Formats: sequence, C-alpha cells, structure tokens
Amino acid sequence: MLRYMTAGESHGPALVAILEGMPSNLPVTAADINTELRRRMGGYGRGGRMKIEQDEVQILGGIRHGKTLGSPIALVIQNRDWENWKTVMAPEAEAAQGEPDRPPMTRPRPGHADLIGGLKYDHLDLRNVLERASARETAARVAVGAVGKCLLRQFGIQVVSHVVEMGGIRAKTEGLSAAEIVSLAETSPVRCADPDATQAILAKVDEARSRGTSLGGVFEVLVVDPPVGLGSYVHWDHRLDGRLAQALMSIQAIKGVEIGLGFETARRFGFEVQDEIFYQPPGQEATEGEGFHRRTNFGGGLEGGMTTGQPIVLRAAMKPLSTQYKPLASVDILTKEASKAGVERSDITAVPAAGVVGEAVVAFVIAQALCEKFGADSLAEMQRNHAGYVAYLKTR
Ligand code: EPS
Repeated sequence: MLRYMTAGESHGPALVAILEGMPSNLPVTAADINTELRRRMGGYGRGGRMKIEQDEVQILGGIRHGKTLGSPIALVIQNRDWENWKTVMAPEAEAAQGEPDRPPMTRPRPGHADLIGGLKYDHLDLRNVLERASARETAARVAVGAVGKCLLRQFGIQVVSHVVEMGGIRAKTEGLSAAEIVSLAETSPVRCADPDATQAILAKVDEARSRGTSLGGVFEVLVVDPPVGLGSYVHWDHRLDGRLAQALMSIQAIKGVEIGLGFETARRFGFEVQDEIFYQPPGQEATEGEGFHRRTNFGGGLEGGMTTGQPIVLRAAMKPLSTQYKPLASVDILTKEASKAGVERSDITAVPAAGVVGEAVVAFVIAQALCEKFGADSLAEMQRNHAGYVAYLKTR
C-alpha cells in the first residue's frame, strides 16, 4: 500500500518524509518536487518566514538515475530559519537553559493546537506543540504529493487547484475550462482565476493586515481525466470520497470539505442533483462522449465512493489563521491569569498556498487508489494492467 509519514518541527533542522509503495522505474526528479515546493511558498498575505526559506528537496533514498527503485523514497527539506533557532530548538539537553530573548510560550492562541496539545502531551512550553502543529509541515506533504503527481502524469491524470473565495469575495469562473482556470489562477497573486475578485481580495488581505487579524477562504481542487472505478463502495475505508475528504480535512486550518455540488445538493430536489446516464456506442462519431457518459457533473466525479471518470471536484474551506497580531483573550497556563494570546510570527492568510497543499494531498490519495487498482511493483506492470482495463471498458 502506498503510504507516507513526515517528521520535523517548523524551526527544527529540517522536514523529513518517507514515501513507500511507489512502483519502480517511475521518472522522478528533484526539479519535479521543487516546482511544487515553490508554488506552495507563494501567495499574497504570507508573513516574513517565506523571505527566509527557499524550499528545496534533497532526495536521500529510493530514487536512482532519475527513476524510482521501488524502495522507500526519503525526502528532506532543510529549514533555513533553523540558523536562528539553533539553541531554542536544539535536541541536546544542555541547550535547555534557553535563550533569554525567547522565553517559553505559555499563552495559548485560541484556535491553534497550543492549549489542548499542551494539556494532552504534558508540556509547559507550548512551543513543544506549535512547532509540529505548524503548517510548515505541509512542505513535506507537498514533496510527497509531487511524487504522486509524477505517477498520475504517466496515466494522463492532472491535479490542479484555484482559490474560489477569500474573505467573503467569490470568484466568477462559470464557463471557464479547467485549463483556462489554471492559467488564470497561476498568474494571480492569490491563485484566483477571476481578475476582478483577485483585486478585491488583495484589498481585503491588506485590510486584515491593518486590523491585526487574518483571512480565510475556499480553494477548489480538480482531478482531470481520472480513470473510471478508482475506490470502492464495498467498505467505509475504501470509499474514495471519504478518503479525499479526510486528506483535505487533515490540512491545518481546514474546517469544511465539499464534493461536487456539496452542501447545495441538500437544498435541491432529487432530480436536480443526479447526473443522468447516456450511452453512445464506441467508434461512432462521438458528439458528447463515448460509451456510458453524463451531461452534468453534480456529483463531482464520484458516485458510490468511486470515480466516474469525470473531473473530480473538491472544495475545502480554510478558517482565518489563529495567530492574531491583535491578540484575543487567553489564559497564561502557568499563572492562570487572564492574558492576551501569544503572538507568533505568522501569515495574514495562506489560502493560496493551501490550494497547492490540497493538490498534493489529493494527488497522493489518487496515486494510492491507482496503485490499488493496477498493482504497483513496477510502472510497466501498472501500465499493462491499466491498458487491459481500458480495453475491457470499451467492451461494455
Ligand atoms: C506558521 C507560522 C509561520 C508561517 C508558517 C506556518 O511561520 P513562522 O512562525 O516561522 O513565521 O510562515 O509557514 C511556513 C513556515 C511554511 O513553510 O508554510 C504556523 O504557525 O503554522
């Protein structure tokens, strides 16, 4: 089974990921991964940290001469900021004497993992929690997802994203193709495909900054050209919709996930939300699709926990980041006195970056489902199995 783990603290020496179960002979280069890492670092509204970091992957195992070996893939991303935190974050016991200018963090931020993590893991310095709870960890997930994208590319599957809403400002993208959305979003400073909405969002980010607060939003992830029948209806943990929702929900600060029409389906009649089924014999001049096909995609490319072959459409809602430059009420965990929450350096918003992270976690889940369906010892074996399946589908 394709699986991965990450380790590393936000201001520790590095982030580490181990990805296991990728087929052998898959072309993967550091450049494939670095492209995605760089996309994640962008977006208007990021804080000072992104001026320090220049995320680049080091491949420590599992790839030789540009191809996967089938063995675990070990990836490392150094934290440049580590230079400024060497004593505070040192693994050595002697360093615990601390630095006078960086006292323990004892005033938990509402909405962050600080308080509950401190209680649960018995920490009096909440830095022990926030360092790992930080969304810095998503750099490692993006590296893993980039390898997943390399696999998907071999099967003609693309995973893209764009910001559809920020601070209550909604993008208008009706009538645009996925390709148009992507090219517009990639040139927008907030990764939004609507130029008017982009301008309004930039102003809203500035307003949030000047008011000492943060801004949330919604991003959409699209999986273009997935094969029919990834995932399964037979068991709860095989259902691909559930697995994709979990992956997106696990991204820091995500509070809601929708698939296709999502919550809107609940407001409509039944006949308004199902994607009717049509058939056109293969080989005949295809006007709107060969074989079984649909004219709508309300279901977001998923039926019964399986891919329909239409684009998979997922949206995730990110709350405004919990660090507030104008801090909210909190309590000092040592003195128990009412106190303003601690202020850690942070971003005003990270919704544009979260979209890139969304692509990565979705790419991983789709890659995992692809490996399950087509076997995953070698790329050639997967391609043979995939070709056989495609040929079989043409007979139906
Ligand atoms: C983060 C706080 C900020 C962000 C960070 C996530 O970091 P710092 O405290 O070092 O300024 O920049 O995001 C990243 C470092 C990143 O690579 O995305 C947090 O508290 O979650």
